[in-house]
Amino acid sequence: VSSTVLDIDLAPGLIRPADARIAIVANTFQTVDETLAHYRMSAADGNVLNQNNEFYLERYRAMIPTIGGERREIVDSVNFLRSQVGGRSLINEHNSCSLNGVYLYSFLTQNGYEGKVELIDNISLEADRARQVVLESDIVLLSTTFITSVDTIVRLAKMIKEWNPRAKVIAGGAKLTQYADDSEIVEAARAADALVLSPNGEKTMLRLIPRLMEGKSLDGLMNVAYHDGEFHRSSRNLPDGVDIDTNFVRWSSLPPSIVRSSLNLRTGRGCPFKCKFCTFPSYNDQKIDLMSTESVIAQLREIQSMPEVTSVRFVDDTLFLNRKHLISVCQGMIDIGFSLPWTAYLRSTTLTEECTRYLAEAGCKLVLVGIESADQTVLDNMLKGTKEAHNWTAAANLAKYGILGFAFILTGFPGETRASVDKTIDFLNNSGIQSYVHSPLFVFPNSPVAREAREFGLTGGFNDWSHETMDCRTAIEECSRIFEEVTECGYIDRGSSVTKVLLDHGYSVDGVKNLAISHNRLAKAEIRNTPADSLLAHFQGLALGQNVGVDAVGDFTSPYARTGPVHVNSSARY
Ligand code: B12
Ligand code: SF4
Repeated sequence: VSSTVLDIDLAPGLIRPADARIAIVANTFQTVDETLAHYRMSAADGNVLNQNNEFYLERYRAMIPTIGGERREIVDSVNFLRSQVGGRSLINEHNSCSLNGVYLYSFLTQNGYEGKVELIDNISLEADRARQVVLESDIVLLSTTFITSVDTIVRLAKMIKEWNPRAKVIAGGAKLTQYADDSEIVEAARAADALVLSPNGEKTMLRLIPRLMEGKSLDGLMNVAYHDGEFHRSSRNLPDGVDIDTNFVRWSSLPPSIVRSSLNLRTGRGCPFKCKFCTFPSYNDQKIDLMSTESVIAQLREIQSMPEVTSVRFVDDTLFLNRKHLISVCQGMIDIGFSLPWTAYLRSTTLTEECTRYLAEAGCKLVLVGIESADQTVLDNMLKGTKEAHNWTAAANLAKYGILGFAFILTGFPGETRASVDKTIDFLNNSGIQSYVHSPLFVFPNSPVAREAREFGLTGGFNDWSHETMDCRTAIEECSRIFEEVTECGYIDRGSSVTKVLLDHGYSVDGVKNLAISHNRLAKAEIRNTPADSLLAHFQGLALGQNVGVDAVGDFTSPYARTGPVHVNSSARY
């Protein structure tokens, strides 16, 4: 172990690069079956899990209206109506590459692999190119940032090896630190050549590549698991990351294929909060690693000089942890005259009048807030660390300063009742918040609420839980009721990415809200079986009136199909 410690402690620049061509796979579509496989492991009764899942999908399907014979999410609806009239400017949902892949690409390029790395942003969307790239690669890095199921890792690793039996597959990223059962790691290790088991993993990755290339043993490397007929795991979660301030993405050195019109940026790692429903705290040591304001501003300055970039999305779970940090970064943006619109995830406690004014002045156009509930008992039970008043003040401030507010709502946490949901409905209708998405509570294995089930009086698991004040089916029904009764705020399915895409394609803050409300009215008319012709005409006006998309696409997708049995992006449902 001691020699391994020395290995890990080496600066990345001192780890000798191999002569290897590397492909990075950043994302994929995950099927419903794959997604549920993970939760099935802890389900008391697989049939109940299936039945509740059907019930859930059926309720959520009803929130998407049928247009032109198919249920269409908002982007799909707009694109369909535009294409009906021969409109050429369609909305492109894929106008940015995920940061996990871009980061790894830039990191490897800076550490001896320049000219030898290719990025596959989404292996399902670009299968033909992916196959060619994999065929020409020695090493394939499979990022599990957005993969929540080991079945998906196994499927991809097998597919990569079918494409190129010579390729060595290294998997790393979030799923390999967020698993519920050791058997998952054993399965993943069987399919890949090596797994990196840590939240960062950069140094381990640099050590692994030459060893795999030279066919050497992986013994003595930290944070690694592999299966050579027998399962081996050295350790996990030992520090093997690199300095955040010297290893940020070098944006202007990226090839044009990676620089799309919107860029994802991060300014820190980790989250200091402990919301009881969230898996993130269980797997992170809650240490915060913040980038200096200078490094953030240096990146923004570089991005600002790139004409092809038209917006920036901060991916940090909580962009600014406190007032001082927010003001220092926003002031830095104001000082360099940063002129691109940007979006961020923030907590309502940070959205005071002063801070919201700074955000607006620095060019922020959308804030996504974990409101979760408008009821204090529920917020306290979740350990959300916010007060009812914070949420109302945040919504009012965002509206006042012309920033689109998007609320994440969670129904069914212990303490939730019909009366507390009524308060959430009142909040969505009357606080000034413009858009939202709701989800019933899913009890994720290893989330604090799952670990503390007894204290919460919680029985059952993922989607078949029940506690003193609600059960999962009722929580799903309450989501339907929220959809039905909220009229002043737009429900946007998959809103945490779709709101950004709509803004990027020319919709104003009010435009997004109105489009969403109009889309919701169509679905409500369908649920009630009432005439929808004038509603459709209204929605069509909003869809066609905004023909200013920056990325015309030749084709449009039907992302809604992901709620079907084997279709795209289903993981985004759970
Ligand atoms: C931004 C974000 C989103 C955005 C993504 C926008 C985009 N396309 O870029 C949106 C809102 C769309 C989203 C959606 C979802 N997300 Co999300 N998201 C995040 C978030 C906040 C940041 C991810 C990111 O870009 N990080 C920046 C990169 C640079 O860091 P990183 O990915 O952590 O990678 C580091 C290491 O892991 C390592 N690494 C990564 N891959 C590899 C591979 C190898 C081989 C090695 C060696 C190292 C390595 O390199 C980095 C070094 O610091 C994370 C939480 C977090 N703070 O990490 C959740 C997170 C990734 N999301 C999560 C989930 C569950 C989802 C959804 C399934 C949620 C849902 N129900 O809708 C969907 C899936 C969407 C999909 N399939 O595309 C989970 C994933 C857990 C898991 N994998 O088991 C996370 C971790 C949050 C959590 N609860 O813990 N998400
Ligand atoms: S919900 Fe957000 S703020 Fe709460 S612990 Fe999870 S990532 Fe952190």
